[in-house]
Amino acid sequence: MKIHSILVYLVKIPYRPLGSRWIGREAPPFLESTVVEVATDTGLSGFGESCPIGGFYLPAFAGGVRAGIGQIAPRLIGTDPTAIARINHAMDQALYGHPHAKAPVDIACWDLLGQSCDLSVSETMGGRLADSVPAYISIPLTDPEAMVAAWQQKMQEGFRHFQVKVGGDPVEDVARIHALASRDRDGCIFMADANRGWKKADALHVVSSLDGIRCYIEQPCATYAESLTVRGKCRQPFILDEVIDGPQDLARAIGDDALDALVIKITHAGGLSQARVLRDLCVAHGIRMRIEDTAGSEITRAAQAQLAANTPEEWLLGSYHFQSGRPPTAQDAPVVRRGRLHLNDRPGLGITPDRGQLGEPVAVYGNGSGPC
Ligand code: 0XW
Ligand code: MG
Repeated sequence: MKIHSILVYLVKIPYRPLGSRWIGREAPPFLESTVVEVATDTGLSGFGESCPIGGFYLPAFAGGVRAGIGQIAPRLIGTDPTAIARINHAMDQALYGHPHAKAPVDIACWDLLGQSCDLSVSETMGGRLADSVPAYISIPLTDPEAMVAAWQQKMQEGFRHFQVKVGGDPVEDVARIHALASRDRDGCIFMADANRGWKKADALHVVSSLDGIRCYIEQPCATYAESLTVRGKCRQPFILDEVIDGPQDLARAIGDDALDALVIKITHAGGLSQARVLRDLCVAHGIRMRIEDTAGSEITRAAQAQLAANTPEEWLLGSYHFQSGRPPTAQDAPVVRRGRLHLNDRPGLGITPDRGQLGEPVAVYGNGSGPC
């Protein structure tokens, strides 16, 4: 199988902020998601997606995804997409860094590998461990009573994994965490995510006010160094998210005993291949994880569910499921029922992209035509 052309689509996704100070601070009302189709000479196509939240959240922005693909794609035409290590090597030689640009190509190649051998992506990764994975709800930052009401409603729908958005005023955040995490939990796991919103002194105030509370503390401060200091004073289990850019950062954090759990965002990692490296490092070092992404549509949801389904559930703290608020970009993506994401057993990512929703490509590489 050879790559015949690489097509790039632009999809607009309504953005609904969750409230923490640093998420999507400068995000527009619509996120620009880049969908990549890797088309082959066999007639099979693989799909991947990369959707940063504005340019402020992580070292990535939507225009950079498309520009990066412009650097990478011409080098891949004529190569075998199922040789995913070679594809990643070629991408790294064409462009240093820029994992968000490489990720949709890598994901599309996993989709093609699965389709070519009639196995789901999780099967091609070594086996599917479950046909559904835990999903979590992110409770937007608002007043504690409204957050409790949101939790109760989602409990009734079957969810047991909850992210509680904090990262606002530290005194109010303590009240938010107490309001939720000190209740009769009925098996619930809470993760209080500041999204880097606390200054170090604020975070230290919060974690010193949580005696007896069972709740993960997620990404308190802007930098790794501040977060490490807070971790040293924190009796709750600790999650790192935005400050871990790749395996080197994770290795350092493991060496510093800086975390109990990691948020693996697939496009932030550089695709399924790199996300799997992070997953394996976590398992090897006793670190739980969430496997998800920054944002995206049904194509992203399928990719994250495939890697999660290849991971023993004892390590999982849930996956985020985007409800994009627009018609689906693909049919047959994993569906959420009773707090879990359910996968089908179709090959590759298991989805059928909706070309009507993707529209005309904004760039085409290969097939003799070059970028349009
Ligand atoms: C809830 N999320 C997965 C959505 C945004 O990417 C932020 C995020 C998180 O955990 O920070
Ligand atoms: Mg987070």
